[in-house]
Amino acid sequence: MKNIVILISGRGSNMEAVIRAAQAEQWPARIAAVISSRSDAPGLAFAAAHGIGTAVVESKQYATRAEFDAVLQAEIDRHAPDLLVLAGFMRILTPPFVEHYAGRMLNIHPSLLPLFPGLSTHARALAAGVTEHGATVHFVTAELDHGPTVAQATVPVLPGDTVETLSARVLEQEHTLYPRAVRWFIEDRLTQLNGAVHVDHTTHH
Ligand code: NHR
Ligand code: GAR
Repeated sequence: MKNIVILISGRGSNMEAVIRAAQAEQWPARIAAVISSRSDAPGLAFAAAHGIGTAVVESKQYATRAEFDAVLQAEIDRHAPDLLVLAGFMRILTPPFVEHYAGRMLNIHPSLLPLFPGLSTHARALAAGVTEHGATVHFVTAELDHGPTVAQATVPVLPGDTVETLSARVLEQEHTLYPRAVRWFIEDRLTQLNGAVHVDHTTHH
């Protein structure tokens, strides 16, 4: 059994998708904890209702990123995680934190990286006039939204799209993309070579 710790800051719909898939597909993994950087994150209630332990490490209570990350790391490591899953987590993490979880921390970002790293991705995609947009699952490295890509999903940008309609179309894809990628990690199907991720699609797992 592998231990997964999920980090959220808000709604937590990607967290929910991972929890539901792990239960429905009986992954050899347990969601050991859900930890939020905000005490008012709606996702905490879903996790608690599913019998998952929750904790809050409130980023605004800490004067520096280093202090916040140290407390967060201590809270996470109580659960001996094999994998850390960022799901709508909104705080940039310091290099020592990222190094501590190297090779075992995934994020889902709402754009087709390397396009639109950072925030407000849907508005920037609309402003740029791209005809395709989407989401990327990647390993987290110190450089924001630049870690090796594990999987991507693409959606069309349609005439008349707004941030609301476009983000909803992307989010729907995220909810199948992220559980699939997390499952690959749990099944030891992901290997990294020279900054690229290989997914083992043979069936002997
Ligand atoms: N940390 C590192 N080092 N590397 C990455 O790739 C990371 C990361 C932390 C979070 C998620 C990322 C996203 O998918 C993520 C990837 C927050 C910000 C941000 O600017 C940017 C990207 C992501 C997450 N956060 C502001 C900050 O000052 C706060 C914004 C807010 O609170 O609303 O930390 O998009
Ligand atoms: C998702 O679209 C996710 O890709 C994005 O925010 C949304 C979170 O929704 N993540 C980021 O922007 C990280 N900075 P959720 O809380 O319902 O999963």
